[in-house]
Amino acid sequence: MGVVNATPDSFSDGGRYLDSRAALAHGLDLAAAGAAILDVGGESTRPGADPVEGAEEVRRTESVVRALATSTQLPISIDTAKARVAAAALEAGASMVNDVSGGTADPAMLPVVADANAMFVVMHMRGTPRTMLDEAHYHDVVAEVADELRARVDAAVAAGIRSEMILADPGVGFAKTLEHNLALLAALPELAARVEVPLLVGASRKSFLGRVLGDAPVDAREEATLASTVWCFTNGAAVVRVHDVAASRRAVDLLNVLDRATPQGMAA
Ligand code: PMM
Repeated sequence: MGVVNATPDSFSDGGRYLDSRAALAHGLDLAAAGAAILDVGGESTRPGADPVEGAEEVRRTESVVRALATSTQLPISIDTAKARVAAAALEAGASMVNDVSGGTADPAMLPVVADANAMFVVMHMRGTPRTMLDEAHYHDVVAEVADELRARVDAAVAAGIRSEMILADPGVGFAKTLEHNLALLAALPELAARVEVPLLVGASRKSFLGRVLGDAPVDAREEATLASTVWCFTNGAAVVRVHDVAASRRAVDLLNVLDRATPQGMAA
């Protein structure tokens, strides 16, 4: 899953039209680089980020979703916790909703996804991006995250979303310390077994990678991101959400070859 930012570029004064042109061009680049899904987001979920009003989030994302849906064959995902933003994107051609609140932020979200028969990503978080750093307290992070994800999957199914349409995501960096993130990544097979739906993981460029590398800045986290991609796929994740699709694609292509290789070398 490639990340397509539809947030205004603070380094450009091009305005909305150029911002959405840039998002479209970036999405097409990610498609050409081998993405399987494009995830369009119009609100930053970084710790402490200010919320964006729904109408503004629709304005940022809807035209990008429509343009990508008409110019690629790939499924388009909308990264939002707001039902009205999800509804507008589904109308514009998206077929997946990626909700960092796991369907808890907006009571209208689950019915919107169910009605559209869309795929749904339930991510684990506690609190909101503004408050989540204060909520990173667990006795047994793997068991608690698994139970909370399972509860969100059950709520989605109860609202009419078929379980085959659901992916669960432990929410790396969302109400988690470095140790929590590492514990969850170490326990991916156990998480998948407990949650009983395929896992999606978003570790790309996140600050815990920088911490592991001795406070590496974001532009020095690419190799660690690749290592996390390989780790996630060899430990049973179904999807990884990344910024640099080309690099992860090449790593995954090699993994697939190794998976099929025999003691004699290349499989037929
Ligand atoms: N991370 C971010 C945004 N959306 N969605 C899912 N499902 N999983 C994630 O880990 C996730 C997400 C924040 O990361 P970014 O600001 O680098 O996109």
